[in-house]
Amino acid sequence: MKRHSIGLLPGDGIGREVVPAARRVLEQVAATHHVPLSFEEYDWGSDYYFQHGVMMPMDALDRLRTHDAILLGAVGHPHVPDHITLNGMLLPIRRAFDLYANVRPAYLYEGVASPLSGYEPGSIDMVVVRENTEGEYANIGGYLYHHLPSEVAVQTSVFTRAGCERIIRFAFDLARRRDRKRRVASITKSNAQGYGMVLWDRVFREVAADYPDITTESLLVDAAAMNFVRRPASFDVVVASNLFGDILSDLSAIVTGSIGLAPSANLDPRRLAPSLFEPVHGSAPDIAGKGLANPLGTILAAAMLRDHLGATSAAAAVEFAVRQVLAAGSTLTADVGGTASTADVTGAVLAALDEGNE
Ligand code: GGG
Repeated sequence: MKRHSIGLLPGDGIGREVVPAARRVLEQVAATHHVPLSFEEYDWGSDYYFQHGVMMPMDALDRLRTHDAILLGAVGHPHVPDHITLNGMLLPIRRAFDLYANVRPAYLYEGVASPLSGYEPGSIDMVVVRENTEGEYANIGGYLYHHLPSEVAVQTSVFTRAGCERIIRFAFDLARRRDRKRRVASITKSNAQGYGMVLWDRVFREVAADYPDITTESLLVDAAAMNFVRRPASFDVVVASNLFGDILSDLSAIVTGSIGLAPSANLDPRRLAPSLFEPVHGSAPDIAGKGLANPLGTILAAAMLRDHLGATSAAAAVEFAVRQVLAAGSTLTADVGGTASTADVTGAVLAALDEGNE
């Protein structure tokens, strides 16, 4: 198999702990499954910002474009406004590479307790498909009378027919590929957002007509939030706008135990640019540097990366090793009820991979 080149962006906070952990897992599985990888690590993020006044250098996108895929840790620093860090690093990559499908699976693994009672392992198994390049994240707007008492801020959402159609089609195709409940739920707030989200709802109905084998429902985001808690097992694929998908995927992560377990793929389904893989969680400055972060969300994101690059058995081996560590229950970080460190959990995944290879 071709040697794939991976760009590593640990970024900020616990990103610097979980990306090295996932790299070790990728290296081990590359060796045992004969799917060679090379890595190039970039020290971009908030520390780079303190030195250079920008989160990434001018040629960052050109350099990242040379890779087959990117693994990112987290962005966010307590001493830099969040809109600077996010708009300086993660969002420009998503936009420049047109990574329009943000795929965020949530699965209740054996050995992990949901905060909701009565759910068996595997009973919650959903994927939030988040539109990733437009919507509420379009970053269009401005200030009038900036910093004056009469200040006005305008922030515009952008919904294009093409943007809605491609992400909704992606969600239907995913429901077919997953072949589980064959359901797609579309989330908007079109009673209050009477243009962009009305367009989204209309496109959803049009696309749904091409997929008669898939059951659909259309929910307002407030009802969706309630139903993620009330009937999480009923969901399969959930397609939502950029902001709603971001919020709901924190909810799907927590009902399946911890945001520390949640992986995410930012995909260019046409494969013209490298796709980017990351944990759903942020930089967690409260625990950064203490060796306490759960590396499993990033390790599962690394498995999605391997799968995307065609190394399906290597990806399955990583996911299986994670399942074994969780089911064993003896080496878990605090967010999932244990006392183990990032290094301990990474070691347990490496050992499970070793065993699986014997
Ligand atoms: N794992 C990347 C990260 O730091 N995510 C936190 C975050 O706030 N992301 C914003 C977003 O995905 O829109």
